[in-house]
Amino acid sequence: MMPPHYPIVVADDSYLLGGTENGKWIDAGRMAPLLRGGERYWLYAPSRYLGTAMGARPTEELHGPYHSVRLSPEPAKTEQAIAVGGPWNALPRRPVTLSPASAVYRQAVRDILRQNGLPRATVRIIQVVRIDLEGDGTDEVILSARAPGMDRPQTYVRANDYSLVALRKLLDGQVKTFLLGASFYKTPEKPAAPCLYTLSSILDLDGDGVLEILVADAFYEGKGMVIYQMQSGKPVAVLNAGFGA
Ligand SMILES: [Ca+2]
Ligand SMILES: [Ca+2]
Repeated sequence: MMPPHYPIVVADDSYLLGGTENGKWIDAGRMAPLLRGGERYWLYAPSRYLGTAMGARPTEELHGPYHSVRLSPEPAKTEQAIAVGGPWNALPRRPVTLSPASAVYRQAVRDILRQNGLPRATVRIIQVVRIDLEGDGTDEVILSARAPGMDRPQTYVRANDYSLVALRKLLDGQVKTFLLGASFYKTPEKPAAPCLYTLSSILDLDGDGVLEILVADAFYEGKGMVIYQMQSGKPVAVLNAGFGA
């Protein structure tokens, strides 16, 4: 008998992100041959459950290479969605949206920018959410920020362009900031393919009750996704996949 394996698919872009086998993370290349088609998936938007879908056998595509998984019914391309091939509730706790105008978070972003060589960059917070990742009663905060004008992939960078996703977490009695994907540009450059990072979803992708953080990256003609798992109180990138030129 095959050990239990649970695939994860980026549903709005129809590609395999990998998954778990016997409780261990395995990448898309190792997961793909384990899937025969007909697998059941549970679909999640960032803060709600969408329903189930059936997944086809993965097909290998160029420009990555990546493994395409067609889902039926086909999810909307306009809404971020992650398909989890495990029957547990992947959304045991939902993120709560906080105001990006908060002085605390603006200062946190200013500090990150200064520490990364951009003391004069404009602080522009896109999203702040509060969530208890472990279910231990202490909330974590995840925020994303990017320079004005960096809302879609470009073919150039300007001085003080940046994009970041950060986790703020209480560790040993102190608030620590961890970057979950970040790019900082001190000088203009053209051509260039700056990376844009956004918080995709916060889901329990391996069924252990602790939430993982999915961070999406996008650049000119390319896309990807990284999964961060909390390990000893710190976020660790455990899986990534994507495609692009
Ligand atoms: Ca917590
Ligand atoms: Ca988990």
